[in-house]
Amino acid sequence: MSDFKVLSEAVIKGDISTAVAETQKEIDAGSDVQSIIDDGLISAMDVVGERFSKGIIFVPQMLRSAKTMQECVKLLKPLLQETEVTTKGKVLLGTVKGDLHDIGKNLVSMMMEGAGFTITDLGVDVSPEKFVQKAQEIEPDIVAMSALLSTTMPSMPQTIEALKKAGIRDKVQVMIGGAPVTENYAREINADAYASDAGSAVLKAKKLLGIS
Ligand code: B1M
Repeated sequence: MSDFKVLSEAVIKGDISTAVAETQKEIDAGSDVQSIIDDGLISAMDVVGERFSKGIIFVPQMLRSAKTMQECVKLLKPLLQETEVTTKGKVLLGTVKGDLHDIGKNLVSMMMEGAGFTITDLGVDVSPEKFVQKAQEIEPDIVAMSALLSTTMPSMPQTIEALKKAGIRDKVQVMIGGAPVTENYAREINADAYASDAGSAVLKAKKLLGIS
């Protein structure tokens, strides 16, 4: 069994060509896709985050690692998606205002799409007004928000408040997630669900919509 050491090291270093080649090697060897993501890629980003916190690396290196991970995820995307004919529900997704982190959100998007949900992805730095405007337009079943910075988390209750003001809070389920977000925080701000990772986001979304 692979320990994804070479892949992780390449992501940490931001060595795109090695990381992409290693990802392809793992795919060809039949490694479990979720393990490639969790043990090869996400664990590497945790090391990157830790080194950034300690001042060992800086934003450009963090960006290079992010780009490396994104290139690897591109190869994995088709493997995450089963073909489903009918939609399980509409999800409006975005990273909240002031926040530019999108790798986790994109994984959530891919896994949900793979599980049969129809995703409208608003991208990053999405203001409460933008969430509301799009929600009024497409009438989603779920409004899903991602935040990676503790400073941008308050945009989540602000978005819920904006949905309330627009009179559509009770027509949608609100799901939140992202590294600094917790179950307790979800309860505190009256979100309907919290998911810790992309896999559980799918399970929680199904539960919210009463799909087994
Ligand atoms: Co930034 N960054 N970053 N960063 N960055 C973190 C988040 C940080 C923890 C690093 C650290 O200090 N240890 C720290 C935040 C501290 C905090 O507030 N708690 C931080 C900081 C401080 C910053 C800047 C302020 C740095 C600066 O400029 N001084 C700056 C802010 C920019 C901004 O957003 N306005 C910044 C910038 C960046 C880059 C642009 C360089 C780059 C992002 C590139 C991109 O996303 N396109 C970047 C990166 C790469 C990171 C780390 C290293 C990796 C994030 C990542 O992609 N992880 C990160 C450290 C870390 O997380 N270990 C860090 C992999 C990804 C798959 O995991 O996003 O957690 P994650 O997603 C998970 C779950 O959280 C969950 O599912 C995913 C996995 O299955 N999930 C959901 C996510 N969203 C969900 C939504 C759901 C459900 C589940 O439902 C809706």
